[in-house]
Amino acid sequence: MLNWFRRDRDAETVEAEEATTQGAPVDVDELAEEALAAAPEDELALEEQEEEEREASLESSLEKTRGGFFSHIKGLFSRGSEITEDFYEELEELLIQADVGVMTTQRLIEALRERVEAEGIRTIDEAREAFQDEMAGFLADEQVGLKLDHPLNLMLVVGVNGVGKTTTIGKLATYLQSEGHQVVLAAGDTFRAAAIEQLQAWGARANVPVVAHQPGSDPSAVIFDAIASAEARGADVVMADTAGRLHTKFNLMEELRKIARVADKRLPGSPHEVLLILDATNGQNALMQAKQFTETVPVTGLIVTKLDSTSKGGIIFAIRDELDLPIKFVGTGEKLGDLAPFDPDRFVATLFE
Ligand SMILES: Nc1nc2c(ncn2[C@@H]2O[C@H](COP(=O)(O)OP(=O)(O)OP(=O)(O)O)[C@@H](O)[C@H]2O)c(=O)[nH]1
Ligand SMILES: [Mg+2]
Repeated sequence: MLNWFRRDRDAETVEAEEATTQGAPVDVDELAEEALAAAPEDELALEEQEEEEREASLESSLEKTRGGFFSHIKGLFSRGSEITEDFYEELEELLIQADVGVMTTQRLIEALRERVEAEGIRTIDEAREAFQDEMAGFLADEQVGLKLDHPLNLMLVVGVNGVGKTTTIGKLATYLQSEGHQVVLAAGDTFRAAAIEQLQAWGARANVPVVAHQPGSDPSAVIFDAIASAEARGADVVMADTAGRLHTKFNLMEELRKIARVADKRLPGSPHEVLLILDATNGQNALMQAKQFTETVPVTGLIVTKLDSTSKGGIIFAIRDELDLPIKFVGTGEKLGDLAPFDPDRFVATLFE
């Protein structure tokens, strides 16, 4: 019997324990074998494909954004004429159209004005470097990357319906494995039909075990079992999928709070990372979602998905500016390799290329 059954025996913990696959301890090997039984036949070909996908550049995924409003911004900055009020107005309009957001646009323009003044910049094209600099500065953050410094790290992946949580988990599992981590996935979306199978399919692609229970079961219990499975196999990362939920639905948000609370009891200090997934195509609405989620669970970072599907990648600036949270990765497509650690300088440089 695992000794943690005797700790913290409050109602929530007991409830989660009882809903685990025990009575008897988790048969982690069986769970893992089940998950891996679905592994694809041609693993070598898949690995090669993954490698190619990972190499697929951020450049190509940003084509829509670059071709959209940012191409006009770039065009504006190629002019050799003097900086006038008209220039600032035109820039403001273009930034807002690119979804940068009114407040963020104003702050960016203010920063540019100061630079122009301080450095005695006279023409628009001369201001381009300063502007790129300011934009990258807006996106920069000290807490880059994921904090995975515990022997076992629990990551919760949260967000509204359809933003790309499950897909991102598959991509991130692949990425982390390539960085030398050992990952176990927890099928914590027990709510939506086929969500468990979807995560299992991603687990097979990423070649990582998936711990799953029956549809409709308690997500906290799945996470309990996944932690036990990770401990038994010496894995250092558990990544838990969660059901998509509208940020306006109180009960569903409460459930998320409970998941985090129960996790902390099972693995004190966890969840170590709570990653909020935001869909770039949701525009300014993504900001509203983020505010609700951060009030419910201790979100530690953001992953912005579907950057490849929007011409308004400017939302990244508003997200970074209005939420005091680091953007850790960006999703750039639907395939396994379509995830990139977020690099502000590179992102901005790509927009202006
Ligand atoms: N183009 C593009 N599509 C993406 C990206 N990430 C996810 N998707 C697609 O978005 C859709 C939803 O992805 P899921 O991973 O199922 O989203 P989810 O948040 O888990 O959805 P629920 O579990 O229903 O809440 C799928 O069709 C994915 O292929 C991305 O970066 N780019
Ligand atoms: Mg999902």
